[in-house]
Amino acid sequence: MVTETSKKTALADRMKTVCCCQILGAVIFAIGLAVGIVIGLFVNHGQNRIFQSHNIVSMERQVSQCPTRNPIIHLDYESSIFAPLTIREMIQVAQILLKQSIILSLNEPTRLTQNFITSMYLHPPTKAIALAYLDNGGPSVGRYAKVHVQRGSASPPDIMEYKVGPLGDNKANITQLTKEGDIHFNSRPYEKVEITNLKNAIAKDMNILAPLIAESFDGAMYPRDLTAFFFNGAAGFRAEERDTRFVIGFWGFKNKVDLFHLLPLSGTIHSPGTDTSRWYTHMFYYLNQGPYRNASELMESYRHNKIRKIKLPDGYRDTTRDRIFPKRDERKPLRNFSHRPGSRSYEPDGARYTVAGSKIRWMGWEFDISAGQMRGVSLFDIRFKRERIIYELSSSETVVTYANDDSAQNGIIYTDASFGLLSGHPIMILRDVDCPQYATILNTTYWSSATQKPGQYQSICIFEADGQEPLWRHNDYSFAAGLRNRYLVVRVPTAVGNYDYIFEYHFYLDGKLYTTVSATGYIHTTFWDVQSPHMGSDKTKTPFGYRVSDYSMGAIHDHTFGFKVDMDVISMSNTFKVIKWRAGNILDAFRTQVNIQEQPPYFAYNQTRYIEWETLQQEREMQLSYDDQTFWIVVNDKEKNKWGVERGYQIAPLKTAAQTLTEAHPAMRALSFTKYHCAVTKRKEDEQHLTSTYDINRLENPKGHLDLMLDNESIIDQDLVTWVTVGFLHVPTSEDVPMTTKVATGFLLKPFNFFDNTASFDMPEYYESADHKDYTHEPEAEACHEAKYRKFCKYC
Ligand SMILES: *[C@@H]1O[C@H](CO)[C@@H](O)[C@H](O)[C@H]1NC(C)=O
Ligand SMILES: *[C@@H]1O[C@H](CO)[C@@H](O)[C@H](O)[C@H]1NC(C)=O
Ligand SMILES: *[C@@H]1O[C@H](CO)[C@@H](O)[C@H](O)[C@H]1NC(C)=O
Ligand SMILES: *[C@@H]1O[C@H](CO)[C@@H](O)[C@H](O)[C@H]1NC(C)=O
Ligand SMILES: *[C@@H]1O[C@H](CO)[C@@H](O)[C@H](O)[C@H]1NC(C)=O
Ligand SMILES: *[C@@H]1O[C@H](CO)[C@@H](O)[C@H](O)[C@H]1NC(C)=O
Ligand SMILES: [Cu+2]
Repeated sequence: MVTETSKKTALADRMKTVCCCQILGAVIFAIGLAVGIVIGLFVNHGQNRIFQSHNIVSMERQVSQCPTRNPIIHLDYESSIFAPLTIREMIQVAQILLKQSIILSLNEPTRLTQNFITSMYLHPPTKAIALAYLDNGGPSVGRYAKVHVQRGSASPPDIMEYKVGPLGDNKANITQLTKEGDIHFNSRPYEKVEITNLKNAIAKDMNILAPLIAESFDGAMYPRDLTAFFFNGAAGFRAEERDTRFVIGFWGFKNKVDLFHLLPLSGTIHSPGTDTSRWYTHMFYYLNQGPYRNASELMESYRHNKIRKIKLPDGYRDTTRDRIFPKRDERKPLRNFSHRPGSRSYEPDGARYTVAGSKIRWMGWEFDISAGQMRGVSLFDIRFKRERIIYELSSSETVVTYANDDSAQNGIIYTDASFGLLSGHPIMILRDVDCPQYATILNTTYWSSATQKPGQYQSICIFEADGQEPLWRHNDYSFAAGLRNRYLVVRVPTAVGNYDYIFEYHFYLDGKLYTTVSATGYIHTTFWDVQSPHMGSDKTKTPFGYRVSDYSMGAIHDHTFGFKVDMDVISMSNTFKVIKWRAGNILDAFRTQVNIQEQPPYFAYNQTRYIEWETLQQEREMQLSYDDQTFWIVVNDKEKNKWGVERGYQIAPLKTAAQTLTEAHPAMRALSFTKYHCAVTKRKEDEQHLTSTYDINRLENPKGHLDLMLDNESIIDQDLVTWVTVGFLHVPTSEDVPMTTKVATGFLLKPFNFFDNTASFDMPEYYESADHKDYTHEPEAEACHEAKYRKFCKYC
């Protein structure tokens, strides 16, 4: 019955193909009926009724919906020591700060002289306490929050960080994590109150410049048609300084600047401290001509034709939205068959993983998911077949550094963990785009600085993926065998400004774990000024990128992603080894281990490859190099496999770029992690992240970066953290418009003598002996059709 039905389904599908969609419905019906009857009779006798209406719906009567299994055991985050804070906990924390008068109100802040909470996220337990609890039934750990408070009312104003907890009862304490005045107010990240004040600060200038703006920018008026963009990199080299560059651009979608159509009008706002009456604008530029001390000076120069002018063509403003609106171009014909649904996968017998709060279990893997609004998602306590491999795997920082020839945007650097990887946009999982229908979605929470309220997003999706490929295969004269690659995916799409980063973790049946991150979204462009005196004879490109639209240049930049990888290979006592892939003469190879005198006579060539091991003695940073190829291994030298070899895991970056800026660049200390692909440090509770939230605004004296952690400590048989950095360089081209399509990088954690043999041979597999007498296969799926949605999922 099943096979007959599927045969018919296939035939019916083929028939659908034959019957071209453009033919009128009546014709379809007639042909369908005729062909259906003919084929139906040909295929089987008696059941051709199914074909008579030539309709898939009638097939579905024969095949029922796939069974589902709710993977969610519960969603109680508060019972987990690693889960993100809950809304209730955030409210409790805010109430405690209120009670202690650290903040005075939970109303929307309107003035910089107020104290308010800018972010809040789980403060994970110290590792020692967490392990005592996880491994030895130690006392309950309690949940704590880390809170950033902008204290505009302090004198001097500053930023403070607190730890609040244990949450859940009324015994919660507040611990100050920073000292008063330690984090200078002027090195804080931007937030809404400041942006509002920055907008106010330029209002008068925009009035003065109104004639210039209207004439240059197709009759545009500020703020009706135009707005200002203030995130143009560091707000000063020293913590005490704050000078905010702004650039004018068209309004994009809903209350946002259109980063694809920024305009050649910029300036700087001197914006330190809380007394906004003392802020002033200066350094105005128009078409890179300046600086003008104030808007009037620029306007005068313009009026008297002392400067070069730009005049966007009439009607240009009406075209900007069209250039970037991410909708199918209705003027283009559909590709053949593109109106039909594409191939897809589904769960034929329900989910094979479980979700209990933040704890995920699948096929021998188990781990906890955590997340914070600043640095994104972390995984904790990752075990495979009960043995712990990784204590923490966290995204730590994402940096984008631009290069271009523009008065406001040259040298823009974004440290996205300062903006917040999980707090910027109403992030949501797009079912069927981000993840399959059948994925489970988990929320993460954030504190909104603008509203002083907690919020939550659907930001993580979890599902088992069908790789549609072998994890391994082999066939020879006596058998054919293989295992279909299926893996568990944890995927976190994020949106920070113009870009979307998708962080993913793929858990494989053989103990491999891939961490990847990809970038998509809008590029950030610079005004294309073809008359610029810096333009060479080639009017299509500059040293900083290509022209990608009438007035847009795609500025070159990098995307660099730093991860914290706290491997605990079976225990915390680990050692880092570097395997060096060498080439040389045969004697050299032997002499790395024994001192022999002569090359054995049986070597056909006197040259060979060989490997050498180096055990890292002290904290170390490393870079990938094609000339000096290495394998990076974390081993536990007290734990041996069956063959006596120390058990370990390899850390292997996928294709990645390298930092090209030299130490001479002023950001290279704060962003020191970008110089290395891998750095190994002894784990410390006070070395949690690769960067500090504030260093981008105090480049001259950064206080929380990787180079400060690398201080030669011994790393033999220690609790190690490996900091892995990968990324790509982006030369934007016309294909990045309107949308950059996904480009990925990442790294692989791979068992390295960790198991006695291939770890997946406990899985049901396909095997067939050549004489067909011995045959095994993976669990077979009953024919069923994909569940349309999951009833237990509210948002499908
Ligand atoms: C709160 O702090 C006080 C004093 O610092 C300490 O004695 C008490 O044990 C703390 N309570 C908790 C629950 O940590
Ligand atoms: C602009 O600068 C000029 C020259 O420094 C000065 O005379 C003028 O008063 C300034 N105008 C405004 C509006 O500040
Ligand atoms: C698309 O289908 C039409 C009509 O069947 C056919 O003429 C055309 O060659 C096809 N185009 C491509 C690119 O396959
Ligand atoms: C997840 O977040 C959505 C809002 O985005 C909310 O409606 C839903 O109740 C949340 N789910 C849980 C389990 O908290
Ligand atoms: C290796 O062999 C080549 C010729 O086969 C010879 O020219 C060369 O000197 C040898 N090198 C060494 C290091 O023995
Ligand atoms: C670390 O130790 C090595 C030698 O063991 C030495 O050459 C180097 O200068 C030291 N670096 C620091 C930062 O102390
Ligand atoms: Cu890019």
